[in-house]
Amino acid sequence: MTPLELPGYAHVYSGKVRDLYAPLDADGRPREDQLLLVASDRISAYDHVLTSEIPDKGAVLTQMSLWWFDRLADLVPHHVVSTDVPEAVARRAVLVERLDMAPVECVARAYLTGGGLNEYRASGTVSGLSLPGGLVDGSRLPAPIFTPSSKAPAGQHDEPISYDDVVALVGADRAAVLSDLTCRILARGNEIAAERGILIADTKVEFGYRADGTVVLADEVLTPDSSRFWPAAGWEPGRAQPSYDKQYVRDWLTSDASGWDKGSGEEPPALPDEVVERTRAKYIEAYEALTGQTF
Ligand code: Q0N
Repeated sequence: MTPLELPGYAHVYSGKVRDLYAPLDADGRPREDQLLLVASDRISAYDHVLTSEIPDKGAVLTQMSLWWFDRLADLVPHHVVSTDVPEAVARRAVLVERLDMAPVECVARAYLTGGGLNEYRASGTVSGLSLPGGLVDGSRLPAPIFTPSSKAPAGQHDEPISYDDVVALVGADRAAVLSDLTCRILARGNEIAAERGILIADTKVEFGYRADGTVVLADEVLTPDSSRFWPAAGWEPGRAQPSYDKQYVRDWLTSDASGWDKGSGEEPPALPDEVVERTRAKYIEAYEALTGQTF
């Protein structure tokens, strides 16, 4: 993956689906106070970044994130400085404040599934917290819980960590704020999304700090890439819930039609046009359902 050449910006980092650039100052030096955060159209599934892109995915997720930042602004300030970005990345990039990032993935869960469900089945706890008995895959939790994970180096998986680990990383006062904010963001997200037919099972958010110590919400927020979105209409605790956005991709990749075995270590094949188009339509549908605006 060769990053875009953006005049006036220096490429600094590429993740699976996002690219970071530093704006250059008048002397051609990278600014230390800002970053350009670019959401690509890349999509990942089963731990692979696919060769096929989903047209407009980066723009949909960036615009959705901006919409959420507005609706969370009374809880926490966000890092966006400007949406005036180069034409080549119009609508899918934002200029952000460069922060000192908290060295922890802040995860909250409102519904039980995935890694949280596995821990619950083994011990009746999630992230060390005791939960009521009788919960099943997809059960709604009494209230969102904080289930932090480590920030793994690129290519590795985030590992669950304990609340005490977060305290050791950032101190007790900051840990309490991160936990509280993460849970409140997910609770607010669900209050809003539920009215629009979407459940947000869990979410991962990132925070950073200004030089004066103010905590700031960074990265993308409450998008289908950072969260599990489920269609409310099909929610049925007791079975795995279909993914709002990636279900066509997963279903095709695991079907005989793809000829791919997810355990093979091989790269997955390119997606058929129909799967790309249906997936694109799901991202746009989620944006339009949530915001009530045409994409
Ligand atoms: C940021 N990453 C991960 C080295 C590169 N507002 C911000 N300020 C500072 N940094 C970031 C943001 C945001 N958003 C940093 N992503 C976003 C880049 N790291 C990952 C590990 O390797």
